[in-house]
Amino acid sequence: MTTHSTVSASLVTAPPITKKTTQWSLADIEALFQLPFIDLVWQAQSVHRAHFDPNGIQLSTLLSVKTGGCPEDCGYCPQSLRHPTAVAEQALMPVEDVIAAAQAAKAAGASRFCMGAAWRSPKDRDLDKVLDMVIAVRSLGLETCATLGMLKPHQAERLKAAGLDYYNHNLDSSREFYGDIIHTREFQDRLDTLDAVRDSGMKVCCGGIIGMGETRRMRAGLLWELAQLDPAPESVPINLLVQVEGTPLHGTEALDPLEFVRTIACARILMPTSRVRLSAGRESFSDELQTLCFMAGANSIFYGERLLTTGNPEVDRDQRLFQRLGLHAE
Ligand code: SAM
Ligand code: DTB
Ligand code: SF4
Repeated sequence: MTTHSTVSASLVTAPPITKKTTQWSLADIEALFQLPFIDLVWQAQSVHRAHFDPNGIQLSTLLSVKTGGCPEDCGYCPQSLRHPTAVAEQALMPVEDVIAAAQAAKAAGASRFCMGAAWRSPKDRDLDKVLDMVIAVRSLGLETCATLGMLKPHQAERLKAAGLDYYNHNLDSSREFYGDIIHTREFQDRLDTLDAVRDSGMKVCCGGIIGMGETRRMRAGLLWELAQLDPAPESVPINLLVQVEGTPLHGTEALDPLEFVRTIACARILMPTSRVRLSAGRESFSDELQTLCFMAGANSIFYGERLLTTGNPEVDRDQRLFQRLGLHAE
């Protein structure tokens, strides 16, 4: 097994360090974070090229199908009813509106459509309506993803049977930081839902948020937890906190953008075959910062002018950037 000291050795000519995803220790990951930036990005790019077309980017479009009024108290989230934000509550959308949004996403070039609902966990009667959405979106030839909160095993099985390809459920932070950010559920609740999703046969989309005031060790801890999921999540969204007025985390000190790139690079090295998604926060990134993220192994984005309640880069801006970089949608 590779040791801490070999990870931090000079890497100019050495092959990239690889090991089974679950075998990385927290110390290994901290050592990766501490590498000189160029060495770290080189390693990540080398791992990336061994597993993916380095010029391909997967495009997922998000739609909030039920907005606001959530009973959970996640400190980052504008949709919690406990935080005085400007988000207007919206009940579960009619399936026709979801189909129209999915058609538009497909026409713009997205390959996956992700439906998000601000629930702690779905009620079975709500799930019936979501199943109709999944069936309709899938019939358009799009991959389907949903993020609806905590699931019981029978709910995961029903989503799988309806044709849901991916379920998004983020760990969001390291285990030790979790209780500082969310008080209405436990870290273990997230792991239980992830088990139910995996057992149902759906693919797992699971990542987290950085820039919430955590330490670098905690960022390493989040990645360690993600890498412990076995098999690793097929899709790993790395979000930069979008600071929304009224949320407890509004006003948090901004993260050094290069630390965001380092986190992408570490995720790529730890989870070589997963799609690493440059997720929330992209609207505030320069084209050059996004380019560094792609060089560090990000190969997926949220695509379309909105995330759930906040903004995302315009489609035209993304298309121009793809042209300038010679990237193609996958
Ligand atoms: N309610 C469900 C849940 O929490 O799993 C699904 C929707 S929730 C909005 C999905 C994810 O959005 C969260 O897990 C979190 O990672 C992300 N998110 C929410 N607010 C965010 C923010 N202000 N900045 C970055 N990511 C955010
Ligand atoms: C994920 O990791 N990020 C997305 C998606 N999965 C559901 C959500 C980002 C939300 C950003 C804040 C908002 O728009 O409300
Ligand atoms: Fe609710 Fe999800 Fe927002 Fe937490 S992140 S408050 S569970 S919508």
